[in-house]
Amino acid sequence: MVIGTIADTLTRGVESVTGTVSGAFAEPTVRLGVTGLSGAGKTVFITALVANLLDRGRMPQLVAQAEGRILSAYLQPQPDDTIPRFDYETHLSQLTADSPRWPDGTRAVSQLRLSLRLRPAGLLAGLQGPRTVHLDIVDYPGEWLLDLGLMDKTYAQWSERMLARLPHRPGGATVAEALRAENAHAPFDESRARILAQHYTAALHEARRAGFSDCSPGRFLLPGEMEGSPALTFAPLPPDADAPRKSLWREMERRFEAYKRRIVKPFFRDHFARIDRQVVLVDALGAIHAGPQALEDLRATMADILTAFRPGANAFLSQIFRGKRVERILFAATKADHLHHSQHARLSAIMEALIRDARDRARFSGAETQAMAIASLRATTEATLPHKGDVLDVVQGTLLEADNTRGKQAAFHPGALPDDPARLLGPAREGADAWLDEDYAIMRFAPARLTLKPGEGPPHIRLDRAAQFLFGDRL
Ligand SMILES: Nc1nc2c(ncn2[C@@H]2O[C@H](COP(=O)(O)OP(=O)(O)OP(=O)(O)O)[C@@H](O)[C@H]2O)c(=O)[nH]1
Ligand SMILES: [Mg+2]
Repeated sequence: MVIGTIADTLTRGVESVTGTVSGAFAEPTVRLGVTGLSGAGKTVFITALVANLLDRGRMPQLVAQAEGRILSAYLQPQPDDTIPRFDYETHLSQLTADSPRWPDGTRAVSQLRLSLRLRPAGLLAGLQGPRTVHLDIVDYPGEWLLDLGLMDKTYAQWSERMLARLPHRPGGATVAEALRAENAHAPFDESRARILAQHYTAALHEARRAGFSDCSPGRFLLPGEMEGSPALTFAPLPPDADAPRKSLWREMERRFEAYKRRIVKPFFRDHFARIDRQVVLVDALGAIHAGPQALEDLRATMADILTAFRPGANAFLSQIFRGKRVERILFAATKADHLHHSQHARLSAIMEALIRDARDRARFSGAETQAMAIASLRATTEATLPHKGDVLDVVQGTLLEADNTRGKQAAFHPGALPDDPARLLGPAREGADAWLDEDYAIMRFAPARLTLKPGEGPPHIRLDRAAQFLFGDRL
């Protein structure tokens, strides 16, 4: 363990030394991390951002663009040999096809390099030729950040926490009961371990579907090429200090440690610790729709995720960051096109409130943060319709729902969000089962069919502001 740590620190040390040497001559690079829980909108965000940086007609709030300093933008080959390239072309062609569709879920980390040729600003403008800034965009699942919480926990501590949470989730009670009843002193048996892991993973999936966010270990939900390996075949068992060697409990404990060492640690070291700017996408509307318990779970999960951005709070992180830090973090509530714009400010206020706790506890060690409501790809248009003698602000779009409604146009009023976020977060924290004031419905719209003018990217809401906050200062 200690040897592993020293070696890791050494290689990183060498890396960062060579990094600065070549860095003096190399063109500046901004590494932008894009994360969020499954379905938060990462793939759509990256696709729409890149499309709108290549064709910048809809990016007036990006200052370098407004000043006419972006001479060109182009995609480059991926600089990291071991990270898959973000499949921009496929995603864009699906989103902008004749019958447009949303991208499939993503299973792993991917990355894309976009380079911008810029005319320098300010005093040097007349003296220098154009310069290039590379934007390396990295897409990784937010679930993987949750695994950071495992690094400072023992198997016994993690088990206790998960067994306490499981019974409050759909389908979790029986699994928790079965795990508690398991004879953990029995000699280890692979097929038994597999069954327990399968039941536990099924419970995580069910919790995830019901809108619960803390579903660790994160890789159980998105195993990728690790599926079926021992490091992914364990489950929580009640703490048991007397478990003998070679028992089920001891082997589960060993696998939990292997998961930390072989999966969690390399991700943080190789991907996370290199990020300069970060956007955390949050499907806050989805959680509000799922009900108070899902919203409370999202809040708690956000607090957990955010510890990853406070290296000081975690010994393991301080070690891999070694003084480097994420400089800016944007918390973006996605899919704001489900709401009429009159409600967007309320959605950002809710987003702000969701992360306030975590933010107050520590100031993200100096990182600048902002909360915003955005839509990466606008799928709706707004209208005001007469309704029971009054008028109602609605959004209209093409339905994605069941096959029989597919393709139909619908107007939709999702329920008015409260002015004060506490009206939602309060009941959520107190464990309410349902919202009292409103029924926050949500509809799934298909992406709208687009006809773009030359030089124009796909329609969005505040994607240019998001871009300005995230990397505008470096252009
Ligand atoms: N209306 C609307 N829906 C969106 C928008 N962005 C994402 N969505 C919806 O959210 C779903 C998930 O978006 P993705 O970009 O695939 O989410 P992801 O975070 O990449 O999800 P995983 O890859 O599964 O982790 C999409 O299929 C759309 O239904 C948006 O800007 N507007
Ligand atoms: Mg994705």
